[in-house]
Amino acid sequence: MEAVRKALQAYNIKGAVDKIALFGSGHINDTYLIEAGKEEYLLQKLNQNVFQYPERIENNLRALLEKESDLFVKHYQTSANTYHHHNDNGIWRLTNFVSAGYAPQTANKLHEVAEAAKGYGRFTTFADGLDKEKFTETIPKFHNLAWRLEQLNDAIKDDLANRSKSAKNLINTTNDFRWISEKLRTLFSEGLPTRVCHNDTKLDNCLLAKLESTFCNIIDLDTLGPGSVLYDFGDLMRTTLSPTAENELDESKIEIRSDYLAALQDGFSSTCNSVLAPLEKENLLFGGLYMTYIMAVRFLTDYLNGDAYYKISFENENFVRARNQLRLLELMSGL
Ligand code: GN1
Ligand code: MG
Repeated sequence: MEAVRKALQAYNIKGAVDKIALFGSGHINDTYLIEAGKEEYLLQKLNQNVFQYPERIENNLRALLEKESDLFVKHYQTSANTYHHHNDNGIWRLTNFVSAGYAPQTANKLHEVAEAAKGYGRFTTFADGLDKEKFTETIPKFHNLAWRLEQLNDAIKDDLANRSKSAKNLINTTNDFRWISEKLRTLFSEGLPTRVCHNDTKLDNCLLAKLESTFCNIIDLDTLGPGSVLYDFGDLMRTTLSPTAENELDESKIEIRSDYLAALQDGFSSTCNSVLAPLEKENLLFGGLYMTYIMAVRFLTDYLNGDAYYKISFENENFVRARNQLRLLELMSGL
């Protein structure tokens, strides 16, 4: 916690720090809730194994936040006028903590999902007005499925953790869906636009108001940058159509709820329909297949590599995550 206190000094916050506690459920960065006098903040330490180009995150954030919007929580600047602070312990950033808000972990209420969809749709419209040229991918090839499939091939071949035998069935099912990668490539060649996207629109990256469950803010802007709206709508589908968590142990609980899909489609189009091209609108559902598949591939790859990327809380968690995504994908392909 000494490192946290030291990093906080760069931000000139008012009052003495009363409390520091680990916070949140992200798979990548470390997040701390800070209480200082009457104020509450979130301090995050960036995972530099995952984010190897932190200056791109800083630049994207600057380009995003120069246009005022209540879509985002307040990001504080250091005394050197940057959002990120670099020191011997790592790279840090500080935001406001929205104590009146919460991030739904699983999709159990239709109203919450409708609100999240409206919020991400508002973001899409807002981002449509930004200068695309100012944004760079923070993780190269992040949503490039062809590349992710190559990584999977390497993981199967190297079999670093000696797990490929136990994952044989998952590997086979994964291979059955390789056409999804080709289909997106075709859509791009047919003119699918690239736009500024969030690129990590899972349900719990959306804050809702505790009292009325109405949309408050979009959080986690690390992967913000060029992308397709299919990714953003698709990740919403991936994380809201089934009531289950990503690491649900009971696979039989995974289902696709058509009323939730309708709420997503209505909510999203109500706030961004006017900025979307016909090719985008026609293929939003395919976005769900794409994002569910890419996550299956990424979780399986990490399982085979011995859990090098995602935080795990039990053994085989990445196997369970990959299996669940593939089950969801099978169900989605019937839509
Ligand atoms: C990671 O860090 P977090 O939990 O917001 C991942 C996303 C995945 C998500 C799956 C940089 O997001 O791509 O969709 O886990 N972020 C990165 O839960 O890899
Ligand atoms: Mg993230």
